[in-house]
Amino acid sequence: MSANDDAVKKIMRDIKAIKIQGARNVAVAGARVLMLVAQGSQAKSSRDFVSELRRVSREVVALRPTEPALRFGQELIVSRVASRKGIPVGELRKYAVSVCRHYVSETRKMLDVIAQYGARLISDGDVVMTHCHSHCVVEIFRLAKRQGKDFSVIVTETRPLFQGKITARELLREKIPVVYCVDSASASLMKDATKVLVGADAVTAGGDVVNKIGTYQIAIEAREYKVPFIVACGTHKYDAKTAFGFPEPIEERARAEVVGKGKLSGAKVVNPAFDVTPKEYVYEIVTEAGVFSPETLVSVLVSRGKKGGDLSAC
Ligand code: RUB
Repeated sequence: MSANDDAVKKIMRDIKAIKIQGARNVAVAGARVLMLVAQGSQAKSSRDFVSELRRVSREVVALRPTEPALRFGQELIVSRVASRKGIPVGELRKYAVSVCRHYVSETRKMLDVIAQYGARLISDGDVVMTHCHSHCVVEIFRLAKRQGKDFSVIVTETRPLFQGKITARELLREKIPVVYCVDSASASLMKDATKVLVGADAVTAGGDVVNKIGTYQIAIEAREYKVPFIVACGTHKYDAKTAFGFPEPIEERARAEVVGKGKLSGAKVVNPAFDVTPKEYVYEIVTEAGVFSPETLVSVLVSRGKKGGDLSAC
């Protein structure tokens, strides 16, 4: 077994265990897996090499079912490489590595542009509620703070895995004031909020937003208090398959994450990782292509026939 095999297995374990989390980071980690596979491949022909990439890619995608950005990134990389399978295997491996690198750097650029659009929406005096840990959301807050804006953030803990703590720590590092609360306090604290800003794992063809479980209830509370509910995500999270009647799959995770070590025999424990916020609750979606209502975003993407910005130019 090569050092690359170990590294691949570790990344895959970390994605599954949500040590690597957030749609964007999961997609980038998936590209790193393909890069490591390309670097360490012993395939004797370009054809075998492409089959190897395809096999690993299928395993990567299965790790987090509710991740169109991961699927899109994997399809993009593998299809680019497959399109050149006429060249010698050594060259093809190098090409695969360069495609993966390009993907990672374009994903970073996408995040920076989202932060620029999003930071414009943050004003002095804002009290913004967020849920879970989204790199897009944290980057927006980070940039707004660096632009000198004076605002604070209410962060929900995000049971069962407490990703809210990651958000809180990252914001505190930027000296952004944080109020940290249990998920069930969100309705009580909504009266203090001027905006809600969350990330997304998927946007459906109907304009609905899939994000960490608990997002939908926050959207309902925001509507009750007339607080704008804003979503930040790259267009690579748009799941075009939902236009053809395929629902976005919702990842169901282990009951132990909810119940812990103690027993709860007799109870059916459910642990969906994500929920769906209908578009009616969403005020706007901040993307690298601009800021749109959910319907407009979908029609812009459909009319352009392209998502993922410059990722497609790998
Ligand atoms: C994370 C989560 C995030 C989105 C967007 O869930 O729901 O809000 O993935 O994140 P999990 P990003 O912890 O289960 O991965 O903006 O980083 O893409």
